[in-house]
Formats: sequence, C-alpha cells, structure tokens
Amino acid sequence: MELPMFYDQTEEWNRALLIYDAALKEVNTKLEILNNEFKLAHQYNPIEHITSRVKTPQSIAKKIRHNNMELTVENIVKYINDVAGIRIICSFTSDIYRIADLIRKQSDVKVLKIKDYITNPKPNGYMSYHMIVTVPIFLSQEVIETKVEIQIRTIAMDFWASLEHKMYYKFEGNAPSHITRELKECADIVSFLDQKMLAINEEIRTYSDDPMDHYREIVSG
Ligand code: 0O2
Repeated sequence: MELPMFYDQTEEWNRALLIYDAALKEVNTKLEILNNEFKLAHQYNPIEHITSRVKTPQSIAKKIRHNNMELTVENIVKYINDVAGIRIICSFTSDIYRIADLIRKQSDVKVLKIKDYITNPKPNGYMSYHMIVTVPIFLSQEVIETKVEIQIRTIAMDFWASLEHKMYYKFEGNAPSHITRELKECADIVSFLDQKMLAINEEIRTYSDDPMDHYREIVSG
C-alpha cells in the first residue's frame, strides 16, 4: 500500500507497513488459539468471526490533518493508534468481556488504552469495546512494540455500526436529522436485543445436554 503524500519517506513507510502487518498476524494467531482452546473446553466458540485491516492512506492522512499534524511516518506511528486494526465479532456481550480479559492476560501484550463504548455508548448510539494494545514484533536486529487497535462487538452492534459508518461517509457528518434519530432508536433496539439474547442463552445453558433429562422432565410432569 502506498502513501503518496511523502515520497521521500517511502522506505520508512514500507518498513512501518511490514511491522503493522506482522502485528496483525500476531494478534490474529493469538485469537485463533484462544478460540480453539475455548471450543475444546466448552464446545462453544466465543468468536463468531474476525476481520483485520491496515488503515487506508487516505484515512490516515485525514486523521493526521484533523489533528493539525504534519504527515510524517514518525507522527503516524506515534499518534495514530489504529493503523493496524482488528475487529472481533461475538454473539453475546458476555463474550466481549471474556475475550478482552484473555487478551489482557497475555504476558507479551501491553494494554495502552481501553474505551468501553458498551458501558458508555456514544451519543449517536455507537457501541463497541476498544483496546489499544502493543505486541512485540521480533525483527532480525530489534524488537518493536507495535500498536494494534482491537474492536470487540456483537453481531448486532456490528450491523448497526456498518450502517452508521455508511451514513456518516455518505453525508460527511451532516446526515438528515430523522436518519440520525432513527439510527439512535435502532441502537437502543440493538442494546435490548443483545440483553434478551444473552438472557435466553443463559437459560438454555441451565438445561442439561442429556436428551434423556428432558424426557424425564416431561414424563414426571
Ligand atoms: P475508520 O474508517 O473505521 O478507520 P484514539 O484511537 O483513542 O486515539 P479515536 O480514533 O478517535 O482516538 O478513537 P475511537 O473513538 O476509539 O474511534 C476509533 C474507531 O472506532 C473509528 O475509526 C471507527 O472505526 C470506530 N468508531 C468510533 N466511533 C464510531 C461511530 O460513532 N460510528 C462508527 N460506525 N464507528 C465508530 P475511524 O478512524 O474514525 O474510522
């Protein structure tokens, strides 16, 4: 991926990209291992799916400009926390906190910042759990602690965020007020739905896995 804004720093940027890409691979592998282990122990996948991306040059440049900074590789690495981003989608809100905890406990992961937009949703209704972490990247001559932004959310929260993101870019932040209002209503529905689904799942889990138990229950009235 090219960042056409500073040709004189191409080499530096390509090196940064290599490191961000390595960091995404590291975190993806960690998550896959945790998910597999959890599945083996509990016959259940806390992670529905994972996506990862390196932020586009346009989006990086926009964020740098928004913060009134000069577009240099040094500034990007220092101030842009989400150049490497991973999104983890779960079925239930309880899985979000479980996964965040497992990530936090890994000895080579350092947590720099947490933003819990689930406990404290944004005024527009945005919900998600954000962690800015660093992971060590072992190169031939040095070890580089590299920042990765991890967003953890439910399927329903992700559905909402995708539409809101589309609306935001379509209207460049000046969306018609009725659409903004309706999206906020949808965010409240998403929150209600997530709570309901979690409660139903918890109840299902109280039932035994042995089909004979259900039979005995029916027979005994
Ligand atoms: P894009 O296009 O998704 O990359 P910080 O990282 O803490 O220094 P920042 O970046 O303001 O500062 O942090 P924040 O609020 O945690 O937002 C980071 C990312 O979360 C955003 O990246 C979005 O991906 C997502 N996000 C935050 N708020 C909203 C929201 O209201 N709606 C939606 N749909 N997504 C949101 P970018 O760079 O803004 O965008």
